[in-house]
Amino acid sequence: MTDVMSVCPYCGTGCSMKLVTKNNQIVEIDADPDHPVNEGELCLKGLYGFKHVSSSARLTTPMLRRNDQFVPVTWNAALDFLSKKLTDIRRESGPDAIAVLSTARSTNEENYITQKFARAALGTNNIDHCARLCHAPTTSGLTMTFGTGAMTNTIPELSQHSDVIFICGSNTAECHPLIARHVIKAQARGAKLIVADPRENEMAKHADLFLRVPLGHDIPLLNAMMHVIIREGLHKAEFLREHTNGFDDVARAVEDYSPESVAQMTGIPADDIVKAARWYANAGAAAVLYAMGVTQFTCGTGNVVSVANLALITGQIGRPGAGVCPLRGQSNVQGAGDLGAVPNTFPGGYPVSDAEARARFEKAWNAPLSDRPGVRASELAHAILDGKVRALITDGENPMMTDPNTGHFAHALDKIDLLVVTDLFMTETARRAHLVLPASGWGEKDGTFTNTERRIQRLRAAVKPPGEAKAAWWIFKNLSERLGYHGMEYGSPEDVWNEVREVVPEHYAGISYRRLDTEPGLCWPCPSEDHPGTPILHVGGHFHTPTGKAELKPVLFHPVSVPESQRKAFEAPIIGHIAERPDEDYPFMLTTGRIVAHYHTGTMTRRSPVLEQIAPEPLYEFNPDDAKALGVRDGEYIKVTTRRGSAIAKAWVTERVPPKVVFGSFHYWEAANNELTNAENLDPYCAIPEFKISAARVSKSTPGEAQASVEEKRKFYRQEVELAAIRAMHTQKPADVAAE
Ligand SMILES: Nc1nc2c(c(=O)[nH]1)N[C@H]1C(S)=C(S)[C@@H](COP(=O)(O)OP(=O)(O)OC[C@H]3O[C@@H](n4cnc5c(=O)[nH]c(N)nc54)[C@H](O)[C@@H]3O)O[C@H]1N2
Ligand SMILES: Nc1nc2c(c(=O)[nH]1)N[C@H]1C(S)=C(S)[C@@H](COP(=O)(O)OP(=O)(O)OC[C@H]3O[C@@H](n4cnc5c(=O)[nH]c(N)nc54)[C@H](O)[C@@H]3O)O[C@H]1N2
Ligand code: SF4
Ligand SMILES: [Mo]
Repeated sequence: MTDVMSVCPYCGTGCSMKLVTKNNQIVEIDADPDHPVNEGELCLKGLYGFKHVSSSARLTTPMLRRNDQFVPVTWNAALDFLSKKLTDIRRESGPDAIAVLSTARSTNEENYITQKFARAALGTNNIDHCARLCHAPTTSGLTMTFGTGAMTNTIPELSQHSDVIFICGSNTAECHPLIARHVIKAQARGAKLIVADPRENEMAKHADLFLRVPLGHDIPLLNAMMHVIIREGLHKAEFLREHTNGFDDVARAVEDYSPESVAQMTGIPADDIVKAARWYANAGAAAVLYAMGVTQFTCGTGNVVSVANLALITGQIGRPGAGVCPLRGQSNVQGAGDLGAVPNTFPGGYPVSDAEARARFEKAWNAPLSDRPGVRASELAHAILDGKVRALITDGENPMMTDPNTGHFAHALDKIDLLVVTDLFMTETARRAHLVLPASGWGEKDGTFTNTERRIQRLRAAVKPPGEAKAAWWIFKNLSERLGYHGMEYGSPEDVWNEVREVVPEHYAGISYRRLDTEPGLCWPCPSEDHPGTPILHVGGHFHTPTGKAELKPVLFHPVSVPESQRKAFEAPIIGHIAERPDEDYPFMLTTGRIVAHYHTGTMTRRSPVLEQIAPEPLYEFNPDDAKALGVRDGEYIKVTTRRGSAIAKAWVTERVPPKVVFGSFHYWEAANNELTNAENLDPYCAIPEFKISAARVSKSTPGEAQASVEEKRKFYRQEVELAAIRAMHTQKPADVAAE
């Protein structure tokens, strides 16, 4: 095979890159000098995160678990086993006893097929993916207000047009480095940068104004900014009158949030709140960038609606460089949601409960479709333990490491009748499966990804997949046929994409593979071949709500609960609070997130020698005051304990975190912080868990205790099962029968 142009497999920035190959191996990654987003640059992960592709630990054949050992089997045996089990479970308990998790690492084509498999071949809307743990509040919050849950502008507009950039709850420099580059370029042009974050991350260090918001307190901060804007008459009355509903309610709701009172509640100086409000409202073009520091809360939807309210009252939307920019996380998470890998909407965002939408897809797929929204990913463990879900097929997710409260999740997996995992590797989740299927991955398959700007770009195969690894579209097509559903007659990803273009023409008809070969991606909606795509949404104040106007909604906040008098003053206020507050027993707050060198559960980045050398072990960011109080020095071990579990890692003693806050990542099984996080108290609108706050206790630990803890976790995550499975894969001939 030859060198090809493709898209980075990691974050939603969607950098364009050349895969340089030799002897069926990727040997180097070069940045695309002509791409409008990455302009010839890549971050660490883009440059060095490709070694996993040729790793000897890659799954090369289906593996079936027999008596706690995995044995290699042929595809024929694997699909026979799986179709028989699924048929039995569906006959006994109905289609809703089966759930499917799709992946934001798969192409648009694969996500389309996966949800079509769940809906048309199985007959259930139990399909979801990691966006539930990520930007679900963006979908719920922006759909409520703008009618469309997506980034409204493009990345290059930041450096070209934005005069003020307000980053709220995004560690842009580490998590979207090539977007951070556009922010820094904007500053060089004279734009102002405001950062709101509890941690003094790299962007905070670069900021013209840093607002150190306490964890979970964005609603009061944003309400106070709106309070100032309205008090000083900086809101855009004409825009509000013509293009929005609900301003009066929001104006009334923010009356109680004067900068002085919010300063008292949050410790952010009132003058800084006033300054931020004036800069943002007076800018020729202002953009808000936000990510998990806004979404991963019990009040995630309320936070997102507050951001939307702020943009609307100042009219900072629908123009170059002015808009609301949720920075989507995974390479194709925008696409996975757009193409219907969610329990409540079909491709194109049409609700499954809508009869007209159902009729459209029933006709296209030639199958009856369910009108019941399915189980959401964050509710799966409960649904399994309640006996409602008996089988789970997870394609490219590692929930044993990424779902909150791992102990609870593991308990659910122990109870499930059938767990099937499709992945590149024998992950922590796969080790608990009944059947593991080898997937082809990035670098090995063709298709398209949709980045955070809604830009659809071509992904191209550079090397052959190892052994018998297959693309998801091949797997679900063949499984569907065995289940008696024959609506998957595709010969290639392009065939699948052309069906998408026909089924949702209003978004995709104009985006052909031919065009993607010559243009640097196209932003949906792009309804015809001569349409240029839509880089900016809501131009001219046109929103996609039923009224055509944006809907402002009052958002109230109280750390504990909102007084009844305030609650009653509005028809349907959104009310924010913190689910698990610190107390005497658990006086700290554990907050979790990412570091620049690693990606999620490390299945890929921890196989890159360069990245692993940069960040070889887990660390906890720990404030110097707390370190002093506990007698802990930089590099010594601390133990963090919550009501769910504990983990031990070295302390990085740093002012990056405020006192009484400890930050850890979820990249390392050795100190897996999801054993500590909270799976209860989900956001009432979209069911995202509160990954960013868990009440915690911190104590000093020792190297001996740390070593013992790693050994315990090695057993819990079944590291030895992975080694044995790889050995079996390399030494045994796959069996063609799946008899148990
Ligand atoms: N290196 C790397 N990059 C990645 C990923 C990765 O694993 N590694 N994952 C990708 C994915 S899927 C995603 S979703 C994105 C996530 O990208 P981000 O959301 O930028 O990443 P997080 O580390 O979750 O942290 C978000 C920021 O929110 C802040 N924060 C926490 N609580 C609050 C709060 O109450 N208010 C405010 N205002 N801020 C708060 C944190 O201190 C942190 O700076 O990154 C993507 N890019
Ligand atoms: N504590 C805490 N937990 C969190 C978060 C947090 O901030 N704090 N963030 C949450 C967020 S935002 C997210 S997005 C989730 C991510 O949660 P997950 O999606 O579960 O995490 P990943 O490690 O990205 O898992 C992706 C899996 O897909 C595999 N894979 C890669 N490419 C392919 C492919 O082409 N095909 C197949 N079949 N498999 C493939 C990888 O090997 C890996 O095992 O984690 C969430 N969990
Ligand atoms: S910024 Fe994101 S898309 Fe670009 S190279 Fe880095 S990880 Fe890849
Ligand atoms: Mo994410």
